[in-house]
Amino acid sequence: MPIAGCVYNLLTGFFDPLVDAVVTRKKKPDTNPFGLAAITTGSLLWGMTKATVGCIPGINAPKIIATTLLVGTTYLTTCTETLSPDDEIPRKEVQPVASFDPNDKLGLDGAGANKYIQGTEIFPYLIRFENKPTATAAAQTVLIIDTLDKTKLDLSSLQLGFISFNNRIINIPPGRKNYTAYVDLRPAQDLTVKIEAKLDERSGVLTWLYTSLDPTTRKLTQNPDAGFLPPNKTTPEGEGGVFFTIRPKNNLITNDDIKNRAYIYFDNNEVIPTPTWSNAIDKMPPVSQVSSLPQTQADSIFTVRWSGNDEGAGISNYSVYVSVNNKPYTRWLNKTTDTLALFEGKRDSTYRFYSIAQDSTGILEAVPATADATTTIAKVTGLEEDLAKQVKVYPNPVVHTLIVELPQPLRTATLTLINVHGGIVSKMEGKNRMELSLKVNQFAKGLYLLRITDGKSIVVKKVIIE
Ligand SMILES: [Ca+2]
Ligand SMILES: [Ca+2]
Repeated sequence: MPIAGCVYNLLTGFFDPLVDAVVTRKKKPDTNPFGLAAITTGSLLWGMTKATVGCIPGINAPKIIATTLLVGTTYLTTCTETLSPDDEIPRKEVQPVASFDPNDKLGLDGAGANKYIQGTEIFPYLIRFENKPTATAAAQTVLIIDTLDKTKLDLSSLQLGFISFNNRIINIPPGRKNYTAYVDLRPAQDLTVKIEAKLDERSGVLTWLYTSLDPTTRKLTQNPDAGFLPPNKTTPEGEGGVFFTIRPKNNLITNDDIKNRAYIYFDNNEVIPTPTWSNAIDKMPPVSQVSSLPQTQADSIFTVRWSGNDEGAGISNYSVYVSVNNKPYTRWLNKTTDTLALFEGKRDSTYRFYSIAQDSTGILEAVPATADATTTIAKVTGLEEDLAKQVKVYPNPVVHTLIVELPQPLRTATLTLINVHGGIVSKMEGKNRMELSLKVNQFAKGLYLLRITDGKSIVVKKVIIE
């Protein structure tokens, strides 16, 4: 599983060097090329989770590195390559967050406000807590309770990730659902911190309990001033976090929600609920089609339209494929958000089109068995072909005024300027005129079609207004 491997590599391989790099960087803030003077373990946790999330298809990991992680490009580049050698995997850009609320919960980012995902991803969850700077005492115990939705999450896939507090990180070997660690704080403090993480597989309740023990008695310290987590006066001394990954069940359907929230207890204080992190599932491919075209086209340039819809995250883009005279299809447009374009073909040729839509989670529509639309560009007479060569249109691209020079047979002709939507934006008649000028600066910039006809022959030119 490349995704699992990727997350695992980040957690085990990436974290320690990153800590070192950040510590080094803190000593030399002037060398920071991104203008972030203080990078703390707290923001590091955030950055790392984002990076982990960035390993999931749909998220732009390099963007995150550049803006929040600052270091470790090699790891994430490897990670990205492992995951997306195929350009069919979309990249969603995630905006890094500069600050965070203490006591919160972060999960997998997804498409749109509902954070749509395909439901095959590994879900990373990070819960962070803080003993507020205004607190009067160090916390002796912190209990985190996270009830996993057994109907939607596959408890057998749960893996505890790192546990942190102050500037200490406890890495947990992969595959663990239960873990107990002891961290000796001596000589700085006469305490041993016991951290017990466990999953109750029957109820789906996941808990982490941090306890400040007297190193001699191995019981809760009797010193009322002692505690493993001081008020967070100097970040990150009063911060902590716990991380885990889990997979959703595979029987989820489109628009199912997976919600998760944790509850944090500091000693005997009132419970602090975190915000709820929610993802929605999208398993439905989008549906799209190229709109039907007339059997024959008079012009060699014509507008092709397409449209579609998607249950779930919605359509992200379309690719449009074309076949000329029954030859194999080739891609005409790649991942466009447009729903129409001018197509330029050759006379006396038949064109077949179909579209492939992709939704915002990355699901692609299947290739249709038959073309969505077929059209043939009409043959022209030898006379028209000669005329087309004689018509001169300049300057092209044009900014202000287009000059059209007409050959003798077309000197009494109608000029029609047509936009990409197929709409007529300008029409003029010239009687016995060798040259016509057309002011175009009032029209929107873009690609246009200029049709010149005397009623018998048609000449078509492509014009770009800049
Ligand atoms: Ca969908
Ligand atoms: Ca289709």
